[in-house]
Amino acid sequence: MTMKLSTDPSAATLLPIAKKEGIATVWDRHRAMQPQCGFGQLGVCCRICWKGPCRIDPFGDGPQRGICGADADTIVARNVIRMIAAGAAGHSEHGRHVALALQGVAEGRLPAYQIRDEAKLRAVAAKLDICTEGEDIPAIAAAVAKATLEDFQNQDHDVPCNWIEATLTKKRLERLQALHVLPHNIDAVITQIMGRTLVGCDADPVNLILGGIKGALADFNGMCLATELSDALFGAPAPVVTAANLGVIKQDAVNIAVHGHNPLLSEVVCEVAGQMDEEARKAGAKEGINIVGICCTGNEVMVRHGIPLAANYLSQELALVTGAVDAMVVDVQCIMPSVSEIGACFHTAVITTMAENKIPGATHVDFKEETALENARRIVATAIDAYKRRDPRRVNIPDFKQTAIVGFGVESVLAALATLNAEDPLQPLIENIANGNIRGIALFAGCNSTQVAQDSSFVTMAKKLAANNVLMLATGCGAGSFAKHGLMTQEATLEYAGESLKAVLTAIGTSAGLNGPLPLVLHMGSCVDNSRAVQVAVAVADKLGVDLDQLPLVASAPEAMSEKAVAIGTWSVALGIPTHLGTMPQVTGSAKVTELLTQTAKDLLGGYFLVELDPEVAADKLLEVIEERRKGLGI
Ligand code: BF8
Ligand code: SF4
Repeated sequence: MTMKLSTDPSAATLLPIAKKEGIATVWDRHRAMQPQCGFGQLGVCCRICWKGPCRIDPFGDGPQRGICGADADTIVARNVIRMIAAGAAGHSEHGRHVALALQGVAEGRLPAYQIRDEAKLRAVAAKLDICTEGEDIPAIAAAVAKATLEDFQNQDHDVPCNWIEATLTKKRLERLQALHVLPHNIDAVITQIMGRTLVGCDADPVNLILGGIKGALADFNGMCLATELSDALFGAPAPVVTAANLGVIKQDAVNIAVHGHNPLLSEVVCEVAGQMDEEARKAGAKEGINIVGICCTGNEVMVRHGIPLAANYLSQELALVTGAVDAMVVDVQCIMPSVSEIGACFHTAVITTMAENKIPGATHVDFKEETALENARRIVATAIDAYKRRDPRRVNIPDFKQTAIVGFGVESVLAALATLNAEDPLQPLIENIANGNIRGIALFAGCNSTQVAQDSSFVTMAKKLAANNVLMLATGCGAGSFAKHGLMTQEATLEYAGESLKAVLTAIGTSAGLNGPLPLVLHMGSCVDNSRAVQVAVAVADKLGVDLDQLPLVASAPEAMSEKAVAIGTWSVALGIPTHLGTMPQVTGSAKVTELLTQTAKDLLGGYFLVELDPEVAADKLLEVIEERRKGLGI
């Protein structure tokens, strides 16, 4: 059986070239891995002690307990909450890094960084209940950093983290408190998950999953602070027109791909690249330096500065196969270890930058905030050097790129709405939801996975939801999919939106000065920026006096893959949002855990997982959920 690997037209151009060159890609390795282990797929394989590995026979003929006595429910629950802990650790480390940078800026220790968005810093301070009267910007930044770092330090179990407390509806906080799942300290909660899942600890699947939910909420907390503090340092996103797909790589430029997640590095690389443009031209690059983004670092610089996005997760290797990427600079997360080998097939310098993330074969530049400018200069100089070694005969840049209007943070969405109603910006949105012009809101998030033809589920679902007048937001590689496939354009709104949605998007876009509708899908940023969508939802819920689980709001990760997606999906459920997964979660080996996540959660939290691999059917199911929610609200 031949399965379509990707619906991205660039893949069709570059995969045959990779094959001819003898370069294995993620899809080749996926094929070589078949058939994948059925025990692993069900989540019933346990490797957490050296008496194991143990695996439970799903057909009931073989062992039903591991050597220590753990059954399938315990094993599955332990495995999945460890995934949540890993996801939460990734996001929260990212957040801590940004918080420490803010502290460094406040103390005047980091010349490479400034508070670029003072209004945002003040807004954050107000949100955290920090009194700013008479205080200057460094003092406010110091206080915000301190309050944020408390979320990694507080030892009082009864005092929830500052960020989550400042972010959710009162009703949601009470509900979560009643279940004892409000995190008090991000690090402690992650550590507790690791501790309780050791051999011979927590064996109760319900208790384990509740621990996982707490970990997922710690993840949410970490994401909120990462997004908001990054905005203060680098500016909140504003609408900007840019482009996406591998066609953004330029033949006559030194191309530097920034890849990973953390904006602390990429922001400085962008700045330094501007200063070193002349050097690139001297080296023969007529168009100077061209920065392009990959994965969420790409999303970060895209929504803030309009840097074009070259690739989302599954196409990162193909960016190298163009033969025109001179340097790929990576920080953390979602970087395939294969990139160093593929880079070495060309002239590409693959540069790692974080102490905790090195790849054999890559060049390492030890990036530190204190020496950021110097580090970035070295990175850009390395790229210019590599450019001189580029072989023009091996350059194949696919002629595919799509326009993308991006940069829809909370502030820019409210600003656009304020052009319709300056007094009460949320009113036009609420009115149009209430009168049914907008049936509901869907947040698309998450990865690409080789389990799905790349981007196909995102695009199929979005077209169907658009036709049914659902307003769509997107982050992460989902946003990358839409950008690459032209769904972040005004033309897409005119072509795919149902009549009433089209009218609303046109009214807002026109009054906001876009000379036409808002794009069909609003790009809210990277994965950590899912917190932006929650902020909008909380504002709407607060205004209506309801909780999040009453809103006609759904989330979907149709091509989910990473442990971070497991964490995000779980907090989305914990916040009361029905959350679709289009890839099979590795929990079905336990009927109890599956039931907890897909059914019991609904009673406990209002949100629940909805697993549906067929994107057409998934869209129908989400539409049903939206209508059910509308009915509940009496609209
Ligand atoms: O944080 S969507 S593949 S790049 S994990 Fe990774 Fe998944 Fe992409 Fe961004 Ni998120
Ligand atoms: Fe086996 Fe139990 Fe050890 Fe897991 S913890 S590997 S089930 S003995």
